[in-house]
Amino acid sequence: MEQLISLLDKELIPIAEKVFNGERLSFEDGLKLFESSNLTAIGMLANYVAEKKNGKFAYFNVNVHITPTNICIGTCKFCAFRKSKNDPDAYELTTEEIVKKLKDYYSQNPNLTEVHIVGGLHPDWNYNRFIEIIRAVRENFPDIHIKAYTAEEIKYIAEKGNKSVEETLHELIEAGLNSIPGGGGEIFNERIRQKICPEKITAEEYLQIHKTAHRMGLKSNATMLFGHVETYADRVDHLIRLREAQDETGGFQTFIPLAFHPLNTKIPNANYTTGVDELKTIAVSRLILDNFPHIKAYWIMLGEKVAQIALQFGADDIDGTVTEEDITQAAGARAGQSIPKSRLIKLIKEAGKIPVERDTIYNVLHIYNSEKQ
Ligand code: V47
Repeated sequence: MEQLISLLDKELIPIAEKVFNGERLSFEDGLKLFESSNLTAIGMLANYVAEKKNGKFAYFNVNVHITPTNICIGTCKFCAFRKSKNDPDAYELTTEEIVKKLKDYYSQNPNLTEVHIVGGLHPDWNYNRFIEIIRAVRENFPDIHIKAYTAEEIKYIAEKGNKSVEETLHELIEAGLNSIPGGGGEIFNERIRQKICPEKITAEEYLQIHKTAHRMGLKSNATMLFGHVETYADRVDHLIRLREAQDETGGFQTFIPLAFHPLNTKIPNANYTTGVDELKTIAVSRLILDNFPHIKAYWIMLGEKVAQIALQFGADDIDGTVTEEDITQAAGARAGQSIPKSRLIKLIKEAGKIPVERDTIYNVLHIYNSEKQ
């Protein structure tokens, strides 16, 4: 600890002392961390917290993403994936096609434990169509964990059925839903939301839907889209609002900072994020979100290399095998869309951590701690 403190710039020393005493960091502390270029020391502090929470474990899972449609009435300016109904690249899968896709994935990989289902706000799909997808997946795959529908989609489905969020979640759970992904968080600050996604659910709605899900027994994840038009203060505000929501319910499992990809988007002067900014954002997230068990370095958006290094900067999860991913690909992803389990294990081991295969809710399935695995 003393050695680490000696590496820190003077203004970071009181923050480090708080971290070592287990004290909560303030908004100003978060801002100072983002404004500092003392990246290695911030990373070491974040790694200290990550290891206090999860030891040397770094998690991954065997999962697939299915995106039932790219047709969306949304107007989010950062999204390169959405299409209008008449667009030549627009598609919508039938329920049978969704099940068939999953059957094909399963036959290639019987160790699959999770399906992540998110898609567009299709103007013609009714309430039952969204429920039917979950029910069909559950009927065909009784044991798979279904992580589906972002808070934005849940609000849309509820409105389509003239139902409350509680009623909608209740029916989704009955159909087979197990947890909720973190998409739709973007940046909570209303001024930024007006610029990048003016028609999207508000931050309050996003948080309310997650808290409702938590109270109904579902776990969920949270995200933050960074590197577009937001400021450091907006990022810290986002993190602190998540921390407050987590104080109320404790239902968030992992926080996933999503690195903005600019291609084909409508964000003016958009650019790719940099390695330093990505690692700092992971580290500051770990330090501010003292009540989140996990921080995920999503390799699809960070790329394998930065995601691996992030495991020494506060992240303890690298996400999964994924297999098919469309949102980042449309916006100029430089990572692929699929990665073998053996590669995830190698990335984690070389980062000095112990690879742990988990299910979606962090039950340990296998610990890869021998030399040959
Ligand atoms: O909400 C859209 C983001 C999110 C772009 O919960 C973009 O385990 C970068 O939330 N550049 C969806 N990001 C993905 C998501 C997610 C992914 C993996 C795991 C989990 C989980 C959640 O993708 C959207 C939006 O914030 N996004 N466009 C873009 N151009």
